Amino acid sequence: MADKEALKRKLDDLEKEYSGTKYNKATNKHLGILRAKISEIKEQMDKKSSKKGQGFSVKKSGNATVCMVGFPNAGKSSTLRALTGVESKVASYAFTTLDVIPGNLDYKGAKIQIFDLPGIVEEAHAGKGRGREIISVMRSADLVLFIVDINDPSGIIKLVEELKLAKIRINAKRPSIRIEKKPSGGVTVSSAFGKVPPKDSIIGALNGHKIFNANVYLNGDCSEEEFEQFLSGQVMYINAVTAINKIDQKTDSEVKKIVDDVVKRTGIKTVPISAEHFINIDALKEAIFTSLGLVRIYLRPKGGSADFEKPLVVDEGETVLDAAKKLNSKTAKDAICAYVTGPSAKFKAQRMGLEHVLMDGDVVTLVYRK
Ligand SMILES: Nc1nc2c(ncn2[C@@H]2O[C@H](COP(=O)(O)OP(=O)(O)OP(=O)(O)O)[C@@H](O)[C@H]2O)c(=O)[nH]1
Ligand SMILES: [Mg+2]
Repeated sequence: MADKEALKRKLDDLEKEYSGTKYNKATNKHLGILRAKISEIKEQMDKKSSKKGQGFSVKKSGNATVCMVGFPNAGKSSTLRALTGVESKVASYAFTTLDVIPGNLDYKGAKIQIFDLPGIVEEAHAGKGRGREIISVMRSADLVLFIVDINDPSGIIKLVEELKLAKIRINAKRPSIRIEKKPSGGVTVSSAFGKVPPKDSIIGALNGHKIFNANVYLNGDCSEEEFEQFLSGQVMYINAVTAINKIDQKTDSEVKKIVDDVVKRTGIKTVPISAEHFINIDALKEAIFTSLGLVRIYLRPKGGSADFEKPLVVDEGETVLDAAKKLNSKTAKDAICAYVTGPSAKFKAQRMGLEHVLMDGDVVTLVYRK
């Protein structure tokens, strides 16, 4: 691989060419190729500048994993303590936490694992601080919980931008793209609806990735940037909740103004809290729970009654078969159907097939082959 200086020069040249090329019908394809080259070089540079760290060893447990992300000193460790009771060292200087500290939140019958991480710094995507490791933990999480200091509310904008550079898209809809490679015949593009890049630009991007023959299917909006990210791979989509911390340091009206502004700028569900003074912690728990989209079902043994204390937690969109697998992976193959009472059923004890999608609050009796 070329050395770092050479890569940087190449990137500068490409970016100059890209910004100097007028966007029109004749240049669409060329711009697509340039975008592909630029992302390839950026990837190589990121790999070079990241030290080979050991990585955090994190063990996932429970029904879902939440990862706290924020700049140093924002109050991540204090929030972990408020949510879970776990003591992660709290101090008034940056980088107090240097490892991943897990805590468990039991809420409405769901076991939610929360990770406290070291503060993220700008340029984390390029491996600054322990950026690369933090980002790799995030990639395995079901939800990101941003912790923002109310004294620096624009921090959230920087965080979202930083993650975008690390190919993590927050609260964004995954574009629907399917590419069918073929041996010959050039490129065809079909798009059912939505705003999509011009065909030439798609061809250019594909050519930049050495794809010359393919059928491309797009459904709904997709920008040129998203198409390029899809081709260069590893883009991850994850939902987030923001906690604005230290509200005890501001007046109510100041807090309201800041929260409104953050919601307007990010579109992320935002909860004002004080981790130190336990203000609004229940509201934060509720926001985390609803954003995870967990579905609680209550199992009723045949002829018995349901245990409403201990739900079986499945993910949104999961079926009777998924529930049977979660309950017992060995016996799931013998499951035939289920009798369901609750939000996903039209009437009591409705017989449902294995592919039936369950909803929060369903009471389910699984039926097995004898
Ligand atoms: N006034 C006020 N101070 C807080 C609050 N939450 C945290 N702090 C203070 O902010 C400082 C940083 O808190 P931590 O919880 O250690 O922050 P952190 O984000 O874990 O910091 P690093 O691990 O260094 O990245 C400490 O001095 C806390 O006492 C709060 O709700 N109100
Ligand atoms: Mg900390």
